[in-house]
Amino acid sequence: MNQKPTLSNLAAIDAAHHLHPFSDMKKLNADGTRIISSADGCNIWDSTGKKYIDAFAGLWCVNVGYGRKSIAEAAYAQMQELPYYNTFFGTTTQPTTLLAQKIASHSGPNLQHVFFTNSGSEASDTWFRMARVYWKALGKPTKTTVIARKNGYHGSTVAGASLGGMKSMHEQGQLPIPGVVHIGQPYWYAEGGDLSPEEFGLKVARELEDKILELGEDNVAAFAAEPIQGAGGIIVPPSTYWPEIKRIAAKYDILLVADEVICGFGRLGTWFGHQYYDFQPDLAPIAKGLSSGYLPIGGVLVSERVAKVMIEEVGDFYHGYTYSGHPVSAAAAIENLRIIEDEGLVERVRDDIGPYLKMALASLEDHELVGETVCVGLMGAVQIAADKSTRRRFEKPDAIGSLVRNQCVDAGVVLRATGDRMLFSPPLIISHSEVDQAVEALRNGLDWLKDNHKE
Ligand code: PXG
Repeated sequence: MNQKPTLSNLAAIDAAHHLHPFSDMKKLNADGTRIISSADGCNIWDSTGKKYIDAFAGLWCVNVGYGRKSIAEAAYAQMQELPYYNTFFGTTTQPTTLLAQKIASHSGPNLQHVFFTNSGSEASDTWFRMARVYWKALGKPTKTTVIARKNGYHGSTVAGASLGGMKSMHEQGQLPIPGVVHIGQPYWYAEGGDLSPEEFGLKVARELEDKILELGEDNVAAFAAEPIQGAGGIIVPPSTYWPEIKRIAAKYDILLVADEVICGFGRLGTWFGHQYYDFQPDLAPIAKGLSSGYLPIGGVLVSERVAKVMIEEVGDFYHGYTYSGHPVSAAAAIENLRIIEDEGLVERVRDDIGPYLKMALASLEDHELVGETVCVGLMGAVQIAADKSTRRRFEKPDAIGSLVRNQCVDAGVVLRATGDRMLFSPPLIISHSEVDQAVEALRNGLDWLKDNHKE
């Protein structure tokens, strides 16, 4: 046990003992997992010494980049002072409370309360229960159904996976649970047919109104969506979409939930995604960029309307996690947010590197296999097309995306493929030249696909 494991034996240990999330484990065990051993800025290194640009910020989360000593120091200092205490039964810790205040300073006057969790999935479970508790406290116990979207992603817990609209996830574990229904997504490229993007945006937004009328307003608790769908493929909604959702949510008495787990903390060039789209959510789950992934922490931003009922009518919400608002995670998150503030990273995404990535991705539009490129802030996607003139896609989109992704990874650039969309979500500190290198790797990957893949 004292001996440092060799590379091959670490892979063998992994195959023998470690079950991985969202991975074909049989294949992984046969191929051997890639071991990531260090990181700095926008770069990661694997255990063979190979260097990569991480154009995906880990899993959409390392917003301030790797290697921030001040975050490590903040966590170390907190661990020495007070490694753990809880927020149940009448106590809190200093970093937990100060973090709530700091988040509230960016989330606008209507979102002044935070309920802490350890992840985005736990945040989904938290708001799901809170929404139902809220309506019950107001004497409307039948308002329980939540409307979410096909292809949305809200986590892997039972509520999270139910709220998400991923068919493959629903098939495992008999989901969704009762009381969760799904409407269409604003994915114009694949599903818009002959409609213009603006017409299609209105059409899918109006599915919300149809669903509320079908279920009856008295039975609907909330509508939940990511401002921009992330794991579903960076689905940037047409310009008509959010204004129409906003209109419908205001017309009917339902809660509007913005899942900010990816869009929050600067990714869209605003502190939160709902600010980019100019709407006011009643509840907003957060995680990822809150600590840039340095330690696990998440939460739910709670509007004044809901907080008032939770405090004054409900009083005791029988919900919480041992590590809700963990002081060490909170200390790391405070330092992370200080970096985002002091280095002006939100403004950098809005005014500099976001527009730069958008331009770099748009330069791929001359490629025979590129159907469209989209980019808001540092969330950018490239849609692969078999025939761009008709928007025809390759028959096996998942396989296509993986082929191109593997080319990019071999070339030293990590990005994510969702089906046949290639996704960029880099740290907010990525440089112009790193963007150029990442986009160049994708162009080469697309060239490779053109030469090597025939349907
Ligand atoms: N909401 C959204 C919008 C997310 O993207 C979650 C909730 C759940 O968060 P936790 O912290 O429980 O993972 C997420 C997470 C991918 C990928 O492959 C995306 C996520 C997680 C893992 C992989 O794109 N998003």
